[in-house]
Amino acid sequence: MNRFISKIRLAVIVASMFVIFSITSKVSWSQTPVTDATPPPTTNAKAQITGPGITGNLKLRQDPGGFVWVYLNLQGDPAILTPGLHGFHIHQTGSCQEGQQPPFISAGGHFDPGPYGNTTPVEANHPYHLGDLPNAEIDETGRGKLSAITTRFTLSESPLTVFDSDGSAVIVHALTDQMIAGGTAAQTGGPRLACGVIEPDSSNP
Ligand SMILES: [Cu+2]
Repeated sequence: MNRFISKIRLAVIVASMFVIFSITSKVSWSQTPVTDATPPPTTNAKAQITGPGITGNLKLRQDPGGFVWVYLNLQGDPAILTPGLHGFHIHQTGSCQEGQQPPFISAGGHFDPGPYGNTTPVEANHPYHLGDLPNAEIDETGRGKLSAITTRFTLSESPLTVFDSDGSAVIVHALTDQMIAGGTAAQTGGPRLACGVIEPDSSNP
């Protein structure tokens, strides 16, 4: 009798192990391999920046984690692009019309999509706009760089993409962005010195 019960116990244990094996093997097979993930259509972007006495270029790269890497190079006449910190932001419209008063007003306010976004006046939501970035630091020769990493906007399709229906631009300002909440236009960078329309970088997809 005891031997019969032992055989039943063994059968139950073996059956249980088979069920557990079946479940775990199904789970492992049902996972999607990472290599099947579709990459975002646009992961690299650029902008040629120009203004009176100033040139520069911007490179943007979105990594698979959604972080956007920002690389800015600027050079200009140090009498115009003065040594020190200059406000630098993404603005809401991909337009850099020359000869406007005030200059480059076609780029609109700071990029700030979303239900609580506010681009005009520029001071509202600042420095919490999605297009707000650190200042660019310019040296005595009128050259400068900025490197930053942000998740405030995307290059890929999303509610926060810079490639929305009217595109986006970057603006180099005459003054330092003091990052003051509710600050005046002068405290957020003041006059616009140079502008660049952001476009997909197809040479570096
Ligand atoms: Cu700006």
